Amino acid sequence: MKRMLSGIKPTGQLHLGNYIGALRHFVDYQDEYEMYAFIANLHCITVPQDPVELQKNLRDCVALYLACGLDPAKATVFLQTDVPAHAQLGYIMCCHTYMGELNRMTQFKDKQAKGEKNLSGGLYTYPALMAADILLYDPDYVPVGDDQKQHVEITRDVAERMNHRYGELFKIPEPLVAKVGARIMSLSDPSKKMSKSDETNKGCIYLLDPLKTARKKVMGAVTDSYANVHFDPENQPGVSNLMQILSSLSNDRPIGEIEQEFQGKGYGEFKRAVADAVCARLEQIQARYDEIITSDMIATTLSDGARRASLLANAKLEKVQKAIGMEIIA
Ligand code: AQP
Repeated sequence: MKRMLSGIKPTGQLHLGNYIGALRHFVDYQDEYEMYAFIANLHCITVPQDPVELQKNLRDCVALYLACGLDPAKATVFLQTDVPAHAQLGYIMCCHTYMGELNRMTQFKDKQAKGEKNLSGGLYTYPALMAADILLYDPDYVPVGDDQKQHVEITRDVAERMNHRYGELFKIPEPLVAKVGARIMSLSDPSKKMSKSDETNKGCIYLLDPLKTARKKVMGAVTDSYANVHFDPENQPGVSNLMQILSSLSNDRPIGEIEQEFQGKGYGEFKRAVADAVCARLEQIQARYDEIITSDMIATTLSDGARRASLLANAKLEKVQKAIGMEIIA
């Protein structure tokens, strides 16, 4: 069985972009692949976090993984720090990643360009940790949203470099990016991706938003004056984004079919259909979340997940440490 690995960093509440671009695919793939899905808490602290809020976000993230359909009997769900090999291999990867490569990564570059002060060393080097997150498990595929493709690319480069230098250590993973929904845009500014750090709070639908709030956000989504439900991300980015949301939430219904259905109809009717689809999915997820958050499922899932993930991760770490001469072999 081919293996897959992916993670989410809950720097805030998970949103519809995380669901459409990543989480729903984890769920689809768990029957076909050996799936490892982790909660990237080390990555969360690359930017300042409120400890109480972070703890809640981590717990909610596990509950939402399960509420969205990940089944711990099929998928290994774990917390990154429960497997210390991530931080250990992360350091080794950092020593094999060039500063030129890190300088090209958009997250750090963007924040620096915006003039943000006191950026952490962790934010600069996190792509090396991400490479370790992936390579510890030798996955065949890494399902990600469009924005994360460059992380898989740097992972491949560093893995190839180390394989060349020390002999075969890592499988070279492939990114898996869906054709529709790989970049869900902000509802209030469709030139930006939907993001946890949305300052306006109007452009991002959180998976735990009350249904009324979610509906209001969809109905207030920025569109255009063409009055035509047509897929054209360049000239009609808002409408095209809503079409992608509707398609993703209706079993990847072809965009052409959606265009046909709403031909000659106003944006009001179209938005109501999108809002209905969003609310129906949120309602389902939230009902399951309510059951999970008060049960012992979070603890049992994480302890079992950590045990299963450690088996692979520790073996890989040992292999790497030996290959690069870090262990004293008696
Ligand atoms: N808007 C999006 N559309 C499609 N996929 C998305 N993903 C994130 N946003 C979208 C995918 O979700 C997975 C987990 O991402 P993450 O939360 O670990 O990191 P991120 O991409 O940095 O998410 P945010 O919301 O933008 O976080 P902040 O605001 O903290 O920077 C990934 O597979 C990602 O592609």
